[in-house]
Amino acid sequence: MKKIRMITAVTLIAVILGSLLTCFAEEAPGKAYVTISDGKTVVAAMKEVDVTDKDEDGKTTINDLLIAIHETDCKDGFASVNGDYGLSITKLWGIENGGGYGFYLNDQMASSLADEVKAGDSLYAYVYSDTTAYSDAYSFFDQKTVSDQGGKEITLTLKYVSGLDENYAPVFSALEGADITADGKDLGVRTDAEGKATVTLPDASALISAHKEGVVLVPPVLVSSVTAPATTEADTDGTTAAPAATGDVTTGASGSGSGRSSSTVWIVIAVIVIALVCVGVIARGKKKNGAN
Ligand SMILES: [Ca+2]
Repeated sequence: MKKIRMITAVTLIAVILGSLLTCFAEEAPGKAYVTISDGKTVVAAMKEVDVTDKDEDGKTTINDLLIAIHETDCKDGFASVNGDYGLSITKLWGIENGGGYGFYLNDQMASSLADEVKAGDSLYAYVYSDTTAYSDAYSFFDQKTVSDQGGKEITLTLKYVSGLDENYAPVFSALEGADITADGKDLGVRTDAEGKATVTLPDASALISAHKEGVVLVPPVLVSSVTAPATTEADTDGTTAAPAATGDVTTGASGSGSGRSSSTVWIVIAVIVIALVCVGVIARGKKKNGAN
């Protein structure tokens, strides 16, 4: 009898461990963050997107992220083709302008839509607003998300692509004299010679950006998310809504928060079940010994 119980217990534990491993194998995909400017305004700001192989080419790439965000936020708004210069965008956010699109991955110029991406990456794709001279200059803050800092002061550094070097690689420079905005309204703060500005973040969630007279900027994006206590002003517009605590995306932290937490729950459940089984086996063994 004792042996049968032991075998049953071991089998149970094996089954539990087996299903645990299956859980890990099917863990939710990691998340990356996608920002899109349609040439006039920021239409998606640091939106969480699953890193999955949407175009089924065996890799997760910039193309996959753009397919994913358009599926949910701008249906039929994206198209790309494999041409002489590799995979390139022909439609972004519903706009077909003959090829005036750009994209940066983690604030570095991406070489192709087929560049691989991983969880934690941030992608910024934009439509050129200047479709004659293509003077749109990519720009970015040193922070992309802040959580629950409403009403507090933070210092931002703004950089932009001031030109290209001899290898056509972007040259990043501090941008002086840019006005910082919150949801499109000037905050009355300008960047200094080092591109720095100290701003007081609005109390509620807001999209922090910047503009400068005489420079066609691809707007920089900082999502300030404030989890307001019991207000009804929750921003339901997914386009500029601040994602809830997206973590430190600038460090390229890998893994999905939700995937991780669901795994943790499974581990806790498994440990409890295993412990209960062990206790049960021991208790019954003792009982039997006592009876003998
Ligand atoms: Ca793919």
